Amino acid sequence: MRCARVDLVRFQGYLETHAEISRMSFFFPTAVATIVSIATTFVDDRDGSERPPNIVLLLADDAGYADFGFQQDDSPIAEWTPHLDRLAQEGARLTNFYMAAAICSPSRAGLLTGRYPQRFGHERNILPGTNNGLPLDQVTMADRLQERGYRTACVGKWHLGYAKEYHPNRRGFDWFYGCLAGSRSYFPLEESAPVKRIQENGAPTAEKGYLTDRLASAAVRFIGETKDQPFFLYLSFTAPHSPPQAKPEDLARIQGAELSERRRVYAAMVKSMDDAVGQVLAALDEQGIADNTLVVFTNDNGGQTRMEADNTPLRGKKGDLQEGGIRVPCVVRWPGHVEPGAVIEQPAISLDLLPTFLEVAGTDGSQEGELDGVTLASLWSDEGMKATPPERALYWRSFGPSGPIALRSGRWKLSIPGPPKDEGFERRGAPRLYDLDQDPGEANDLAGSQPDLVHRLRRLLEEWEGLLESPRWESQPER
Ligand SMILES: [Ca+2]
Repeated sequence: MRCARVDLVRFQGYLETHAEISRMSFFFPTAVATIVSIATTFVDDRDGSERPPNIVLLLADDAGYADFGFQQDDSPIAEWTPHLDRLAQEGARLTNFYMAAAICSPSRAGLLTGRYPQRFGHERNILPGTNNGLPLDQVTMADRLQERGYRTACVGKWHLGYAKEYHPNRRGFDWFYGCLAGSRSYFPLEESAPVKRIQENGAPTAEKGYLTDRLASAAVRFIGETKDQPFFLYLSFTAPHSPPQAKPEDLARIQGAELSERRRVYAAMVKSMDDAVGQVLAALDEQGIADNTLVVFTNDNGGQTRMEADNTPLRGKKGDLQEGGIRVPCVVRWPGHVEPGAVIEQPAISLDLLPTFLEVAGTDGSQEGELDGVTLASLWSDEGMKATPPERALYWRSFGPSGPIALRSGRWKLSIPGPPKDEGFERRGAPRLYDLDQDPGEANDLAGSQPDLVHRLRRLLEEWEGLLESPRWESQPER
């Protein structure tokens, strides 16, 4: 059952009202998104209480920034992502959205905990055969939503530890259907390592089918079985991460496109993921719960150029702290709350999703410990628009105290590269300053002309770095 309550709020007016208190230009003056909140309240038929929305978090793996129609409509891949484009048309795009790390495992550690993973030493990938994992004193968004009455599922890639104590079922997920490893074959294997096997709550499943299709089927099954109670579905695709393996029928569809062989395979993998998203959206529609479901789509780190992912117009790739390594596509759909087609240009980060989810779940997340993000519901909620907007910087570090480090504050990005190889890996390079509003491709280093700003931002970075742990484990270079 549902009943409607209509509130109209003009986000543009909010931007104008708050412009004077945004010293760091946290809000871009060009942000002209108009958010209209038309809240629909769903009621639990069992007891008449208000039912919080379901939450579906769709995560791609290593996708290119430009490789979706809603990101770049003249991309040769654009025609293969109609379902994600539909999601973007029905929701809002966040055009300055970041992950907290440029590689898989730390990115997921940040996403699921709402904390910078560098704070708790989760700064490197976890290799099979090791006993490392998401530190057990860290609480996941699944833990927190489970406590609030949500049924929780992780479908797909885990990559947050292989030992039993790190298993998704022990980290807040009622149901796990996927693989523990960071990647695996998309096709059935005669023999596979246990961490690469598709399992259901620890029990291995038969090797069959194309991996992305299997994850879609599992997600649809979970939605069908759980539609009568609030749920959180974390659908963590392995696509389009390596290995480059596409379904023959998808490849055949893309045969005529003017793409290199590798890019064609990559495009077919993206298409397959888009088809999977289409199945999930259709399941929400068929169950009649799409209007009461917040859907977020994003990607765990920048595109992998070895797979011929395209991060245009950003510079860099997976593993880099340049924009191409950390800025990712992001779409948020919540019918009645987010105006279709809205474009949100404020900087935001994956760490914001946990506070956002707690808020839309109708709960107070302010006592949840050291969360690093802020709720994005302030972009579309009536109450949030009356609050003072947050003033903050976003931070990154890779590979410990001698690795590259970066900060974004408003339009500015301060980036300090790791030690140049010819200097013996001892000292970081000189700071670089970019105006991302004018120069998203980080082509023009302004550090020489703005020494005071560089000094101030560098102090912020040093203060943040002072809060961090050293990486708890080593790993080989990211692959
Ligand atoms: Ca990744």
